[in-house]
Amino acid sequence: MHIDVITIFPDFFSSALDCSMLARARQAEALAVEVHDLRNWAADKHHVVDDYPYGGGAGMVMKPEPLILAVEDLLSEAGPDCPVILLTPQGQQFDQAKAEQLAKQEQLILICGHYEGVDERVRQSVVTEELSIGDYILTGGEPAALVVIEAVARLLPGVLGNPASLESESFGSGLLEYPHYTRPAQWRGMSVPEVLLSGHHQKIRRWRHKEALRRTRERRPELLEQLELTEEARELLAELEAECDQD
Ligand code: 4G0
Repeated sequence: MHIDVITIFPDFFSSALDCSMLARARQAEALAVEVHDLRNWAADKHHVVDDYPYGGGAGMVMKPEPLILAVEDLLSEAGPDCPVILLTPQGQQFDQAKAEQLAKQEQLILICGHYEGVDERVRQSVVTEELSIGDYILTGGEPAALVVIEAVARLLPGVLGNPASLESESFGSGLLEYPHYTRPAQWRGMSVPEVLLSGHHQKIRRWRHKEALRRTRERRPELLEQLELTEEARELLAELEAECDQD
């Protein structure tokens, strides 16, 4: 996959792209990220990319010309239906399903906004979708773009060693993760649940499934509503209900 990022802070991406999974994905040529400085497309000698809002008010707005010219240049080298994504608090909420959808694309163009927002004509003319990573405001879209790049890159073929871990993890199954333990078996009076030391694979699998259901029910009950429950899941939920009735 090829990802183009348009930003006024290209340095923001350097260490993240050179670390860990993203560095490996790029090394393996599963992923190429090109970070473009928006000021390269600014027409004036001071490379201005923002201006005062028509109608007045506080703050600045990103000018349309540099952003639109930048996207048009990048699109001339991309397929005609390359998604052009603006990261904005007003976008559709980014989630695992969206990451899976984007991971199927050959190329993405990500636009990082700044100031109080982006001239509306950028949306009208070049943006194909607007995404938000959550209900909070950042000074720029750069951290949001990194979140999207991370979530998408780890889904690309050949990036994670063991693709089986993708299905078992949270949201793959639609449930939150069960609790994990490693050595030592005892630490400051806290012990690892007996069943995990038993070597009883069927019991372990059922315990993990139950604990995943417990956590989901406690922390994210709305996720359970969206699931088609298996026979076993319904049994385990009934056990959890019974436990709660005792308390
Ligand atoms: C465009 C994304 C970009 C418009 C970007 C702000 C949060 C997110 C930006 C604005 C961002 C997110 C209208 C404030 C840059 N903040 N939650 N800031 N406005 O994904």
